[in-house]
Amino acid sequence: MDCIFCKIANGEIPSSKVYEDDKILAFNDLNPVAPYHILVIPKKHYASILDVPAEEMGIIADIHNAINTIAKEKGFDKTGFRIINNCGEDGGQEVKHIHYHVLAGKKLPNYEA
Ligand code: D5M
Repeated sequence: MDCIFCKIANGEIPSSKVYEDDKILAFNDLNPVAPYHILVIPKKHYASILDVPAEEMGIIADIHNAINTIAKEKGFDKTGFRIINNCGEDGGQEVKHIHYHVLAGKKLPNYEA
């Protein structure tokens, strides 16, 4: 499958790695919008949250567990951070491999809708 995040997960494309375990990879976003802009992905391909079967939803807990570890390691557990999952066309999802943006390191603006 021609998926850029699968290629990052299997090492075919290099990334600036922040965290890795057997199921999860986190790396710095190429186009950061905050001092910390980390993408957290499952190594297994799911196009979006809509593609995660109910019996595999544990992977979402694994992602959040990785985010907790990263936040504590980087110290932004103390200042706060934002987790974003863009889903589908209107959500602004460009890469069709589920990923969570973790933004930190500055006071983030409120949403526009
Ligand atoms: O976000 C997709 C994000 O993926 C966007 O912020 C750029 C980032 N991106 C794309 N290619 C790479 C590579 N190769 N390394 C790091 N980051 C990358 P979305 O929510 O789909 O709009």
